[in-house]
Amino acid sequence: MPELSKLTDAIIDGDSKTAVALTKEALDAKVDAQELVSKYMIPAMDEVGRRYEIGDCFVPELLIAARAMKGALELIRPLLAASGAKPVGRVLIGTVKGDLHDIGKNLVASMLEGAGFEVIDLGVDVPPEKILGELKTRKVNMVALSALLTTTMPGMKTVIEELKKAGVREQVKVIVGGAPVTQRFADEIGADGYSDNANGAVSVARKLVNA
Ligand code: B1M
Repeated sequence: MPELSKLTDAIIDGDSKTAVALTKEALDAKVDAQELVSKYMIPAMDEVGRRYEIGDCFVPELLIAARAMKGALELIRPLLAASGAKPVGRVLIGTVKGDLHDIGKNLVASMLEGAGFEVIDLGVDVPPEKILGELKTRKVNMVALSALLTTTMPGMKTVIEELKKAGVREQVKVIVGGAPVTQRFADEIGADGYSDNANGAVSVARKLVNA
């Protein structure tokens, strides 16, 4: 069994090779995938964010830490997405326009898949037009939006307004999340659901489709 704090350190240091090797060892030793993510991987990104905020590291360090995190998550995603559940609905997910952060969004997507949702991942920097375009071509139960920047959060409100303008707001549920997003903000913009974490997003989504 690897010393799991070393996984946190490897991600903070942007040491992708070690992060991937330790994740593999941990999974082989039957450490719970969700526990690995929440106890050892997300705290690493929080620490990198903290260092960035106080000027102890810069964008390149954020990038290499994110690369290490993503490398390790590649091994974990299939486990989170593995589903025995019967299909419960189709979700469009994306990070809002102007925002390139996708690690949390990817986690939410995998966990929704694991809960039986069909997930269409629109990626990052998703403009409202792209969402509306998808809604025209296929039946979707829910739109899930992620934002990590205080400057891009208002993009969630724009999506909801555009759904209203296009006359399709009542056809879909909208759930929102991401570090700066709060329940209060979700209520203010008229979202149907909010969670501050990926597990919670799944519970909210299931409730909204009565699954
Ligand atoms: Co950026 N960044 N970043 N960054 N980055 C933050 C968000 C920041 C808080 C760092 C800091 O200052 N402490 C700060 C935002 C400050 C603010 O808005 N007030 C910041 C900044 C400023 C920036 C840039 C502007 C820096 C610059 O260029 N000067 C720039 C913006 C680029 C852009 O988007 N246009 C930028 C760039 C980047 C990188 C590209 C280098 C990289 C992202 C790489 C990638 O995602 N592929 C990056 C990173 C890695 C971070 C931090 C360090 C880590 C983010 C992360 O992946 N966390 C971040 C600091 C932090 O968050 N502590 C920071 C782990 C992830 C699992 O958590 O995404 O929160 P999170 O997801 C959680 C929950 O939020 C929730 O569930 C997830 C799992 O529990 N959740 C949902 C997420 N989406 C959800 C949706 C839901 C429900 C729940 O329903 C639909």
